[in-house]
Amino acid sequence: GQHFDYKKSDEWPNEYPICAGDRQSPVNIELHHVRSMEPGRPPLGRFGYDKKPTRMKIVNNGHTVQLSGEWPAKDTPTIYGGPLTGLYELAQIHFHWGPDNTAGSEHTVANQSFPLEMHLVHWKKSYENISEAMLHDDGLAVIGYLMSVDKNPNTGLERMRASFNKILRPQQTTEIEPFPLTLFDLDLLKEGYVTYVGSLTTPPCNESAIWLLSVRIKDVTMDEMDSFRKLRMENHNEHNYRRVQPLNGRSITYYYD
Ligand code: BO1
Ligand code: ZN
Repeated sequence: GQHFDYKKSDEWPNEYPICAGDRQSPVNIELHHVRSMEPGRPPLGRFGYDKKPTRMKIVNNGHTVQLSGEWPAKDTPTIYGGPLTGLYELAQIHFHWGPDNTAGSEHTVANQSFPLEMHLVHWKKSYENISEAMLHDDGLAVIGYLMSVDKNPNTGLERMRASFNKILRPQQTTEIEPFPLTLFDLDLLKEGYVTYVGSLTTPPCNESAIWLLSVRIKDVTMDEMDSFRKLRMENHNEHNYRRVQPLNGRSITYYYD
């Protein structure tokens, strides 16, 4: 994997020049800057999220905890419609957090941070594979959910964190009992979402991502946050979010179905 330090993110461009590009992520979302979609867009759709994978694993890759699964080809979680053209297949799910509840999310809303942000990374199936997709400006579609601390446990997070004791250190990985992604209660953007074109939020910072951020803030419990914070990351990092990047004239559009 890539080597980089969140404490030295200002130096990422030295090794990864795209990190200084002009369509970088994350960004701050100012609601009064958001435009409404033009009418006539096909609604965002998905399939496969309700299908149980045949295998599932979590890995501590030193930068985040990453969940991935194996599904029969026709059941692989896939999204389409909305701002997307073509089909985008899920590759992995991961999270960004901080040392306490005042920070952790990558995207901010009206300059406000949230303790946790979940990313569902999809790649456009018309490209050969995900590495190829990452070389195109519409190659990836990342769905983001901001989460704030409340009392309601999330069944998907509970299933994951039950095995976090096996991946406390970087490069540790473990298989988990497969579950369908519907257990995360991803009311796929029911109340609408904002979308903009951006990048990977870590090196190599490829400017290949279409971002879809749910307007609905999800719940995470204090116990769930504690489990994330117990995971040891590379370079003794206690957070794994990148600072917000300049919009540079990009527009952010509000979509609702
Ligand atoms: S994020 O969603 O913008 N935080 C993000 C950041 C980095 C990656 C993906 C999403 N990295 C890429 C790796 C590829 C890998 C792909 C899918 O993730 O650079 O090597 O294939 O796991
Ligand atoms: Zn991410």
